[in-house]
Amino acid sequence: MEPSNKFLIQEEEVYSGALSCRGCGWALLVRHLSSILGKETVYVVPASCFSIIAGPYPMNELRGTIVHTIFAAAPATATGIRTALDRQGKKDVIVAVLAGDGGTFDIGFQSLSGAATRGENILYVCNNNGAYMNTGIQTSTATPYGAVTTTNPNSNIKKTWPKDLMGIIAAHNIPYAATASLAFMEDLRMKVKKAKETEGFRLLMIDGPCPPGHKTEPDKSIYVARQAVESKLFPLYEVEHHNYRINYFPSEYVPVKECLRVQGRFKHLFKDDSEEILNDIQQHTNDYWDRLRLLESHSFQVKN
Ligand SMILES: Cc1ncc(C[n+]2csc(CCOP(=O)(O)OP(=O)(O)O)c2C)c(N)n1
Ligand code: SF4
Ligand SMILES: [Mg+2]
Repeated sequence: MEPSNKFLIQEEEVYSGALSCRGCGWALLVRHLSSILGKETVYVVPASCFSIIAGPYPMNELRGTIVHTIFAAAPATATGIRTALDRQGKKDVIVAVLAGDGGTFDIGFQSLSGAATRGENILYVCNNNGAYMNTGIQTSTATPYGAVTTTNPNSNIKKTWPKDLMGIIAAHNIPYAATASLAFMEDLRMKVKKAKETEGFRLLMIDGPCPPGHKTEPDKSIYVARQAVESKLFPLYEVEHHNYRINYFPSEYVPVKECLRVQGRFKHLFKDDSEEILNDIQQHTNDYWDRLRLLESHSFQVKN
């Protein structure tokens, strides 16, 4: 994708200063997201690093309204807010959940599934940084295979594959779901706009850089995010009902180990006897990509 200035922010909806670490994905994501969703938006925030970054009232980071809620129930809270706004005739106001992977894949999973099944008119945004970062890097079901966190048995290395949340959400037959990366800002902004304009339950899954959790240098956040897309570890695609569309096809082959190598959470994989694990991760990545290609080739032919 060619660089362009199409994604320059016209109007800032965040105040200067943020309580995030340097190089945090949350801060950059919310800056772009809010510039598109507008200042009327109501953000529903379950426990996560963003609960802190958003700031304590009245020193909110965002111009929009922020409703902090419990970990397990952000989509339920958003459902109630949506209903109240509709009753007031404020149908144009966006209700957006901003949740981490822990709040999405694990603790808020039942509430997410419920809201998606009911077709609630809300936008759900998951900043997936692959662990419970706010409380000290505990494993979630989004944590990548082979990553070190603070809570895995046997040397703290994760030995199960992450949950296919996008596949699960697609099975709910919702009007719009997409993955996006902070290294592909034009694509990300296009998806936020599309999600804003779509009626019904929408979900965006963002690959979230986290220097302390991924053991990376803050200035490498965008580089790592780009490598994740280029190596197909984090493919960019959209799902409309059951129809898939891949948005970016890497032109060169980048092995997954090039993306893992720069992250300290995978450094044990680059010791002598770990080639097999790296091969497994490469194979899993290839298989997922092939499955996406297959799903795409069957798409826009079926009736929803
Ligand atoms: C029911 C409940 N359990 C645990 C916590 C403590 N807690 C607050 S934030 C957090 C981690 C959130 O992880 P994630 O959703 O991935 O967001 P991140 O911090 O990575 O942005 C935890 C465990 C809580 N607030 N409520
Ligand atoms: S720990 Fe990670 S997710 Fe949390 S504020 Fe720092 S960089 Fe962001
Ligand atoms: Mg997380």
